[in-house]
Amino acid sequence: MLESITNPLDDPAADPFEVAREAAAQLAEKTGVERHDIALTLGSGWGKAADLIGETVATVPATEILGFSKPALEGHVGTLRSVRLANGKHALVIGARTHYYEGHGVRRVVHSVRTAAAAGATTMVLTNGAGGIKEHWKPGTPVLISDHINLTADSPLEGATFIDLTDLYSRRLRDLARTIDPSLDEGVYTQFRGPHYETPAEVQMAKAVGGHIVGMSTALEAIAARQAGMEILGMSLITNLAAGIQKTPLSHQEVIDAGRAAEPVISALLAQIVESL
Ligand code: 8IG
Repeated sequence: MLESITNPLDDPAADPFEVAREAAAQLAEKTGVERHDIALTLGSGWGKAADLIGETVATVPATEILGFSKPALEGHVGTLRSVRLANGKHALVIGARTHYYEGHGVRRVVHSVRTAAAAGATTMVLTNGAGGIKEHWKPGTPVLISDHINLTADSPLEGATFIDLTDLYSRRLRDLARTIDPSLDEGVYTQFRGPHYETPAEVQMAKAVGGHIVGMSTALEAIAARQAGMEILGMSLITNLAAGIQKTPLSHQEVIDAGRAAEPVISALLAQIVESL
């Protein structure tokens, strides 16, 4: 309760971009890194990439930075890491995602993206664990996000802010990722509110309207990243086939196990992609 009172993003009169600028200034001070070039949000299954992309310069608990929320999972410490890549660029690794289903509002969901942009990042890499609708995607398959369908009925944009979302997930970056792994498939990410998984009927609806991946993050973050002028690379780790596509009920444990099993491979892949950005 106290936390929600003290988060400036919960004040409707606050300017979320001003909060992000202040957060970026705090980040620069705590990491000693004035400017970050790229940012990565690492979702389930992707965390090990942080260790592979370069040398960690500083790790900051997200709660020490203005506007960030306490992690939803008890005992889980959300961190912001500054990593120096071999090519001298600085990456901000966001290990503290606020999900829409936490109910804190969309400003808090996209605060990390806005902070990364305010810190100088011009490339935003958004990763997640998700359900697959294409039957030939076995659990553990990484796929590129080619576009999205936002079923949250919400937006990080406020007021009459009309922003084009054509080629939201950069074709250039998708092509670049495929120079590292030509076998990478791609699909349309469908963001549901969660936190429940879909019913089989909802999965069929997503399929009918052109979705290939189902998840609970990323789309709202991508919109905010586009608003900030960033180039976006989106990748999903398929940890399970979506409800009804797979014949057995979805289990959170299964999802975690699939993510863990795939983690070394996909993290190495992502590190190679980041190196080439
Ligand atoms: I991991 O099947 C993961 N996240 N909405 N549906 C949705 N989110 C997910 C799923 C899934 N698997």
